[in-house]
Amino acid sequence: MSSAGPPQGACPLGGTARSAVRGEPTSSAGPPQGACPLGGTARSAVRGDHTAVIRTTALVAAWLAAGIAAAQACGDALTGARHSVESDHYVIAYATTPTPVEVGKHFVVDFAVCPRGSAKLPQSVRVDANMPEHRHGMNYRPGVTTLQPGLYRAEGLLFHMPGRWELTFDVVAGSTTERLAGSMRIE
Ligand SMILES: [Cu+2]
Repeated sequence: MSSAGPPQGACPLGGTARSAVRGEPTSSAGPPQGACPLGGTARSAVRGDHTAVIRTTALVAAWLAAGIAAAQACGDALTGARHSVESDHYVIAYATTPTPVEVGKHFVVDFAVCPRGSAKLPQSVRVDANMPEHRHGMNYRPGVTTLQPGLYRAEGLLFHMPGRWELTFDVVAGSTTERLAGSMRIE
């Protein structure tokens, strides 16, 4: 459609995300911005308003296309074994560190939230876990850091017993909160 370079809409999934994942864990926890701070949009701003407008249009078009492609491409920036859960509005791809998760040891979950169709990036995401069969949660409350728009890190999780755990992602967008859950069996 255009020669404006790689799709900008895939911002959370792009090549810059890899370094962000490995970057300082204290990176900005602010609300998701409309544009990627690291990608081609910053470069276009330097080139002047005219180019920026064209690239913004390309960004919007690519963003819509990215929604369609999200199911295939979500979480490309994640390293390690990737899992995914999806709902009508979102695909969430996630990877744990370490893999596999060990009983009684803290672990980290890096995850990408990819809106589908006309859904927008969430204002915030909460992560928690529970054992459905035992009706209890964790003894810890994880914190979530935004690494870049659509890419997050949850820290401070700990599964204190073996068995089936459900990892839950509460996606807050507008006045609605949508819960996506992935199942994990811990030996
Ligand atoms: Cu239990």
